[in-house]
Amino acid sequence: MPNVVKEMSVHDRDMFLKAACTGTAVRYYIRIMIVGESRVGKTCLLRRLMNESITGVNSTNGINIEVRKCKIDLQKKEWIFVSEDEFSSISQYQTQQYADCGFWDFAGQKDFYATHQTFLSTNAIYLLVVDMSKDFTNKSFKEMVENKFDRSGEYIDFWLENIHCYAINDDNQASVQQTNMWNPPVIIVGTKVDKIQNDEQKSEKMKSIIELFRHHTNFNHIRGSPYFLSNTEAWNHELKLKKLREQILEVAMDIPKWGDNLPTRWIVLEREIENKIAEEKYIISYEEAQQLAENCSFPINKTDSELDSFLKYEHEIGNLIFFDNIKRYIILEPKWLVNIFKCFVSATEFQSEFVDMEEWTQLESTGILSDSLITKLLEKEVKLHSAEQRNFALQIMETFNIIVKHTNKEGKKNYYMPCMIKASSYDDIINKFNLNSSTCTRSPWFRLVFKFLPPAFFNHILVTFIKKYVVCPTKDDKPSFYRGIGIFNLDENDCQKLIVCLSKNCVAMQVWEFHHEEQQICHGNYSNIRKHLEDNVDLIQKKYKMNIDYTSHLKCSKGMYDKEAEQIACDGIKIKISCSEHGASHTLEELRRTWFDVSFVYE
Ligand SMILES: Nc1nc2c(ncn2[C@@H]2O[C@H](COP(=O)(O)OP(=O)(O)OP(=O)(O)O)[C@@H](O)[C@H]2O)c(=O)[nH]1
Ligand SMILES: [Mg+2]
Repeated sequence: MPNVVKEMSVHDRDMFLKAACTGTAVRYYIRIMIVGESRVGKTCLLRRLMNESITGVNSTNGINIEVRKCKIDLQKKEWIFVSEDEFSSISQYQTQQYADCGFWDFAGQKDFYATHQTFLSTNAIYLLVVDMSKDFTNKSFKEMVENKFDRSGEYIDFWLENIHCYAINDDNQASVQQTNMWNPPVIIVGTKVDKIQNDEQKSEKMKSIIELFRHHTNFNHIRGSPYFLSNTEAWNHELKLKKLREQILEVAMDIPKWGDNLPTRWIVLEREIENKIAEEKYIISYEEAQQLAENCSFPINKTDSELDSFLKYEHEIGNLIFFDNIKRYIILEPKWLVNIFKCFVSATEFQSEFVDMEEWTQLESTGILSDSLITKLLEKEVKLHSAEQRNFALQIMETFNIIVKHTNKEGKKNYYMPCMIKASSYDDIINKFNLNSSTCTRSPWFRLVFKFLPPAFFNHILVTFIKKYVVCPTKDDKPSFYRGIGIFNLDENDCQKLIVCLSKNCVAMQVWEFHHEEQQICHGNYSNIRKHLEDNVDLIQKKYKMNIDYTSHLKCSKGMYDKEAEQIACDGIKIKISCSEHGASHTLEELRRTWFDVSFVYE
């Protein structure tokens, strides 16, 4: 039974076993994710790997998915570049001889990182592309809040950290134990070597990049030595490309999940779905899926829930998109969702026709996504055939927390896009709240500090707060959420407010209590809010199959939320901290009081 199925419900596992009784076959599939900085040559590399010309390659808008355009003959270890039609002569039962290859070519522009996250996965091989003609010296990436990267080295760090979020716990795998290799695997490809004329410089550059990766904390993801090649002089580098193809297959065959043993009738239905995609049918209704399953050469009974188990499995491995709670439609081709996302989250160069519009300015300043703007944006990339499909597209965007519905005081519902709001300064935002008044007390800061916080992760957190708590309205009745900051009312009289903020690799929260007379400390206990944050961080990780370490800390109420200095671990051994920011000392017990319900017991 494939690992993915093992992690599904008892019912789904039963359905799998029942279907498997009628025959099984092994199906091989390789997903290759091409990532790296903008303009390094990712799309050109994809073209070269597919044995195609690179003329006419433009900067990628979103994600370019080239699925099943190439097959690998596993016996001869040969890549075969022919169209799907030419393969039709090969029987669908011959899956054991050929591996399907799917390439996902991600845009390097930072604007897309928020939506890329949805598609990254543990079941893939990553090609991390670096431009050899650039400087790599600066290794650590800067504040993701502002999406700033200064040097190529920061992109390398960023992508390796990002990929590491999908590291699966393979401790039990004998091969992993022996070799100390982590999954998902990463292959480094250095492009544009043709731009370095001098041989000595070239070999210096190669040495320095090998060193850079060798000492990286996520080195164990990297397989083999980097490949240095040129996309523009491919005739010269054909041997390198051949070797790279061989390495991709070798790495794929080494992944513990290589080759899923599936019920034959599931494989038959997979092929039927591929045929639909070939007809450019990227989304079908649930009824259509039922008909497809019932009418294919090895049918699945409509009255059975086996179809749902099949769809859930296909969703888990990233072949299609299916949600139990919105099963009206099934997205057969992730490209459809990529296109929907691209309508909304995109780099300015791809949105030039909208940037002068008033509604666009409103979106950037307040995050409000007006109805008419939704229509205009959607028209750009996708053909939605009915109002029902349009609603489905919005529901899907809500499921992935790209947009969130919010009702204002007058009961008006609006869609918001937290990832599109322009950044405002923290001081400007909080200055509207009179926090320095003697009748306002601020709780200690609670900080969740992550080893690495991927882009968009905070937006997922913010959306859970927007759904659970009342968003504090501004004076002109706009919701108080901004890029990386949200403010909420905790009581009906608006006397207790919560601020949730993003800073580098950290989510920080503080409560403001407004009293009628001067008070020294916060009286409320907000452990339920801390639990909400922690529970949702765990849920988001589960939903996106991530694995990110974090620790919880406290900081004095007057400290800066974005500074690590003078924070104290919630369950550490240190019990007192002196705070130079305002010259006082605090005990751990005093700082914990607001955020934990059980008073701390000293050893
Ligand atoms: N000299 C040289 N130029 C290259 C090489 N590879 C790509 N280029 C050029 O670099 C530019 C960017 O290539 P793309 O393949 O579009 O880069 P990308 O990484 O896909 O860029 P985004 O889609 O914006 O992230 C193009 O003008 C290519 O012709 C190479 O090996 N050598
Ligand atoms: Mg590209």
